[in-house]
Amino acid sequence: MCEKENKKRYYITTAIAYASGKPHIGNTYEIIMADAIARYKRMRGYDVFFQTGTDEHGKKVEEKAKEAKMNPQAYVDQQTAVIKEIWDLMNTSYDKFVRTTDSYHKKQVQKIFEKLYDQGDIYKSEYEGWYCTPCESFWTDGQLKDGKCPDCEREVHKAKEESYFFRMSKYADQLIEHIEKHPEFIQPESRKNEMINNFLKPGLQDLCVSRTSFKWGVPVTFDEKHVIYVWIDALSNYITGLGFDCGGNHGDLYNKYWPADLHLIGKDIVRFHTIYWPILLLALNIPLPKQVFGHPWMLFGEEKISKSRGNVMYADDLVKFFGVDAIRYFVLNEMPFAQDGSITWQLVIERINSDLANVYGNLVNRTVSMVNKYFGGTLNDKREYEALDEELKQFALEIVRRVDLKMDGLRVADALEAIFELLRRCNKYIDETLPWTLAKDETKTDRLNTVLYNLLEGIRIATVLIEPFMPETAKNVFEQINTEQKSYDSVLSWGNYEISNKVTEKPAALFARIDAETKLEEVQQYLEAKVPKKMRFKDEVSIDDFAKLDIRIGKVSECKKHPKADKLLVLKVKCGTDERQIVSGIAEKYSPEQLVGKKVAFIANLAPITLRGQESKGMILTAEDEDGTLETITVSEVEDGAVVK
Ligand code: ME8
Repeated sequence: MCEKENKKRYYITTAIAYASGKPHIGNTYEIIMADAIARYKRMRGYDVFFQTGTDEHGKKVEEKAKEAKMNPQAYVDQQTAVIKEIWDLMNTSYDKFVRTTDSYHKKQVQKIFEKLYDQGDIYKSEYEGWYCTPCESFWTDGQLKDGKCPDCEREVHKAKEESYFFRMSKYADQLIEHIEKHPEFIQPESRKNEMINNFLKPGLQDLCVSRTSFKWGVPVTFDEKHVIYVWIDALSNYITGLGFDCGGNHGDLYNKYWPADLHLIGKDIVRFHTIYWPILLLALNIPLPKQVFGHPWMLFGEEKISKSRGNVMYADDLVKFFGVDAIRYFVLNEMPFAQDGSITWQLVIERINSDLANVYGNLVNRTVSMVNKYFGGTLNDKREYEALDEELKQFALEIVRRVDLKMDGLRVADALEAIFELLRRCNKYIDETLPWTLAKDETKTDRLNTVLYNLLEGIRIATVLIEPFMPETAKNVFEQINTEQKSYDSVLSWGNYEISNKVTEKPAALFARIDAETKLEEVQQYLEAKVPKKMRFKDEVSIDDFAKLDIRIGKVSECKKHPKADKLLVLKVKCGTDERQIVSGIAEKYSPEQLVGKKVAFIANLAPITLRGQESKGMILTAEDEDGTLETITVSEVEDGAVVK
């Protein structure tokens, strides 16, 4: 294969998401980022293969399936469909969606395991650690939380389990050498240092690679009691998805695209991808991926996104309110290179207003409207240049170069920011040239024509660059300004907007400005309707407040209908040596006969009142649910006169 051809290929992967729940906006960020990179590389002329997928085995999935009363395969089929739906909703252009339950994948994982066992890299031993019986999990000393299970906080005990282990330490030196020789291998740099100093240098422990405590996994062929523990299974997706064959008869995609150019993963799984995965590949004598990028995390405000904290945001909900491209823009723009980013509904609205509506939308709208208003939609080739135009041109071409550099360094947010600098520069150019003033002076028509051309060209260049990030928006803008000049090559020089093209007559706003207060209320209502309503209780009272009420058990000795009100019953209630009359609004539920003889709870010290001519000394206690079902509170064993407290 010639070197030149080789250079043009680009294989990018995301982590494969656990098929144990719906992915939140943090998980979704990863596929959007991978998509932006893949689209950018395609635009730059690379032959790209973009793979994603789902991680479908393991104890958690087994448990979740059980909870859902489904067999695990049916459960992961359902979960994977949910994940795919979100990936598709976000307009991600993956070429392959691999599932670890695919039969080809499973077969190859079994062969890999056999091979490693046969060559002595995997051996059988015992796993010893702290075992939590309800969680069926082993923990090391360091993982325990106050001596208890870090998951459920229950007691743990020392236990042993038969297990297969991978001799990690055998390959550690080879890996350290590789990392040191290839400074770009682990990105960002801080994660590389962490891996070397915290894991590799202190000495690698052998990795436990099988389990007997659950069944939902790829079985070890020569020892069926064991299933292959998830990491060998999950990580192998990057090669099996391409048609890697352990026997050497690889598929075309594998021959063409391996080694991967980029594994894009979250910071929590960098260790698995930069230590265990390369060591596995070294043992199999397979070339290592060129780069692993451990991206930062998306936080909800300042907090970790988690179901138990009740702050999970999902892409489909966000899209419902703001559209796909606004969310793609938000997450790509908001996540710095190495530090965590942050999302809240409020922040999304602010960003849409400040960047998408005010900067991009406004620029396109104003420009297209002016081309219509002053030139009937089509400019001409009469030009009158000023120094300012050259400055704008150089600025734009510099942005093209800067975006490329940033994308090369995987600084996606910075690349996007650079494009917005160009859009802001164009808006500033409008303020500097004041086209509406030029329009008032007939001798300035050629100058006005030139100014508007420069604006269309600036918009065109920015939009070509923005396409990988916001594909639908770019399509819309290309239509509005009516250009076919959408290639990367066309932005390497200034002046490729087709002068004779007619812009759209009725420019529609790209992004409408959002009224934050109204929108947040709508969001709130929508989210509340989605989750079961929280119980709302009355204000807190003290025990002394409660003690003021004298609640007793009374026996209904007589009961009749109220002569003047259908809803009321008049009861005689005996309470020890006391007997009194109480009027109660329970006639719709009870007939007088049903109540006589019952022992009911009532408030004995409520100030007496007269209800339609009948005195009532107290109140019968009832319970009423949301459906309006009502019942008196009755007792059977205690005698009347008893105190309720
Ligand atoms: O880890 N912000 O799957 P997963 C950004 N199956 N990224 C986040 C995030 C957040 N708040 N939370 C999680 C797994 N992620 C394994 C991977 S690969 C062979 C096996 C990222 O569904 C996380 O770091 O828990 C990971 O890269 C991806 O989402 C999927 O996470």
